[in-house]
Amino acid sequence: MWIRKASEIPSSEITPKSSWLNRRAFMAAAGAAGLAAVAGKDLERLAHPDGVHADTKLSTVSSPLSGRGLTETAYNDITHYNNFYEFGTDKGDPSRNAWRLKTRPWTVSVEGLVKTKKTFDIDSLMKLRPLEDRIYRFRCVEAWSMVIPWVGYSLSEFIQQCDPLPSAKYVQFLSLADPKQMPGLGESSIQWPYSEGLRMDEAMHPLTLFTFGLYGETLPNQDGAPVRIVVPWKYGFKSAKSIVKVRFLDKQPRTTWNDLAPDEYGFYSNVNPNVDHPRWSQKTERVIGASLFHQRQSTLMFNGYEDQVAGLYKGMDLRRNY
Ligand SMILES: Nc1nc2c(c(=O)[nH]1)N[C@H]1C(S)=C(S)[C@@H](COP(=O)(O)O)O[C@H]1N2
Ligand SMILES: [Mo]
Repeated sequence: MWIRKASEIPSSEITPKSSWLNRRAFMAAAGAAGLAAVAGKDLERLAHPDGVHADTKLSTVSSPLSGRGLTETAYNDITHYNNFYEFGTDKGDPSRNAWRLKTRPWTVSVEGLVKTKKTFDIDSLMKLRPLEDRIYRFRCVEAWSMVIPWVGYSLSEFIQQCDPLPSAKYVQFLSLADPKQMPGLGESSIQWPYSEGLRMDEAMHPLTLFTFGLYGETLPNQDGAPVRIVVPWKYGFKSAKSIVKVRFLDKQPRTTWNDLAPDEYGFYSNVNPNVDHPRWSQKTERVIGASLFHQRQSTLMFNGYEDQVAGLYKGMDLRRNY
């Protein structure tokens, strides 16, 4: 078992971090030079005036909850290798199609077991707490992984604003499902809207992130703009994108992948190298964008967050509660 440390990267390799910084420098230079702007991302923006990449810089503070010694996946991989079935089932579909998503105006409504129903405007949510940079490992159930520098604050801060009743034991997240903006809705047998959920103590865990951005900018649409959840110790599908509704419940909510294939995708979906998916092993993962010699690595229990989260599952059989 090993984790790739920044110090192990040969200097000949262009790190994602440096390309991120270079990209910023490039954009600043392009802004000044005017003509130089017609390249790469800017061409894309001309093609899609709504913006595949929202690309608004956010002011952020660093977080002690960031992973250390992790090599960030390149921006281009994070934004072009996506699962977002509302925009199509191929990994490249979301980046091709998500420019259709209109992220303003946008509200998140809160209902169920709360003192009073509320509706939050996205811009006020983004100002609720200082936005933090949180570098997290991200592990998809399909056995690939990335390291993503998210921007957001702990979901617990939002939940406090929702005033859930003591009877609330679970929280459900519902994504937008609008056929006018989402060409993939008819492509699969999924029952829309995409639904995910957490037990209340999981949702309140400080690592669970209410996420508005990545790489210091607002989320590109294909990554779940304008707001998504990130639960770093669980398989990626628990991280619902483009959320419009949050419901507090006394029972476990229905969840999209569990509805589709209950033997393959459980409610808990904690990353666990010792419990294989019925059709493939979960012991190792393909590292997206890694150099030839680092393409597979061992998967860590709870995706490397065991010290922080194992206590949530004390006494539970993780083979049964997969
Ligand atoms: N609404 C919605 N949320 C979703 C999905 C989806 O299809 N629709 N896919 C999930 C899956 S399977 C993964 S792995 C992650 C991918 O997030 P990323 O594209 O930002 O890496 O989003 C999750 N959230
Ligand atoms: Mo996934």
